[in-house]
Amino acid sequence: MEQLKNIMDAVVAGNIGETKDAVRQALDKGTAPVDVIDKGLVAGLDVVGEQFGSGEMFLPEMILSAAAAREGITIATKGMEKGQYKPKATIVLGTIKGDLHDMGKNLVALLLRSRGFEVIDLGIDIHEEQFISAIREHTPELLGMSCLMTTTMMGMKDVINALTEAGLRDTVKVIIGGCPVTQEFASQIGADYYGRDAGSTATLLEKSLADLEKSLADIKGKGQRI
Ligand code: B12
Repeated sequence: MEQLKNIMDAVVAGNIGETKDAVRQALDKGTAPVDVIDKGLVAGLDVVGEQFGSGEMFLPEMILSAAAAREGITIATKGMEKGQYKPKATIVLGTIKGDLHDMGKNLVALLLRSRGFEVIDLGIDIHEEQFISAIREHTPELLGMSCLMTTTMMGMKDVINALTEAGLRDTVKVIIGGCPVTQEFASQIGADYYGRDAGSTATLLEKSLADLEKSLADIKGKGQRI
């Protein structure tokens, strides 16, 4: 589709103005915001990632592309947080230590909020002590960790170990995501779920609510919280 291609091209070119225009045009023509994001903005960032990885693109250009995509996401998601209702469950969410990427995490937060979850977003570069103290403070049903680099992914295992040491592992279900992460890796480090993208994460967690409700009620003895 031409509009989505225009968005992709504008992101790859790192052109903020053109990205915003292309996003507005696509939305005006009736393209669903989720397609604008996934098939336009994120598809553009995927090309950027490939070009950066192969040495065709350098950091300053990747920063511009990221800024363009961020502006586009802001336009495409405008209004999505409206219509909040009683939280289905609370999730503490953060990008793992050493990792500053946050666009994916922010999309997950937005989608989960729009689907009725309470999201406590801790931000980026979050160390195990910060996750632990947020869990003590907010007693969430879920802990979500995001990671975009192979060099930072083992940090998620450190958090799971720290949860166990603190006696908190059984009080939360852990979900992880981000581009280097797989279902296999999630199982290896002892996470409960792997979320491929924001949309499927919201659906997965909604489907799991019945299981979550049962196991967490058993563990916490706190009844019908979810
Ligand atoms: C944009 C970008 C940046 C931006 C980040 C801006 C920001 N505020 O986030 C900037 C320019 C700052 C940046 C910096 C760097 N980057 Co960078 N970056 C990217 C890029 C192009 C896109 C990432 C992105 O935002 N994608 C769009 C979002 C929407 O997708 P997503 O993050 O995958 O999220 C979705 C899913 O993964 C999932 N998800 C994500 N998190 C979670 C969490 C949960 C709980 C769940 C369930 C699901 C989930 O749902 C999301 C939405 O659908 C990627 C390449 C790529 N294609 O991924 C490289 C990439 C990740 N970066 C890379 C690198 C190397 C770096 C730098 C080290 C570069 C440098 N030399 O300084 C620094 C890292 C600094 C640091 N310490 O973190 C490498 C990582 C390589 C590796 N080791 O694995 C990549 C893969 C590029 C490459 N091919 O080399 N980067």
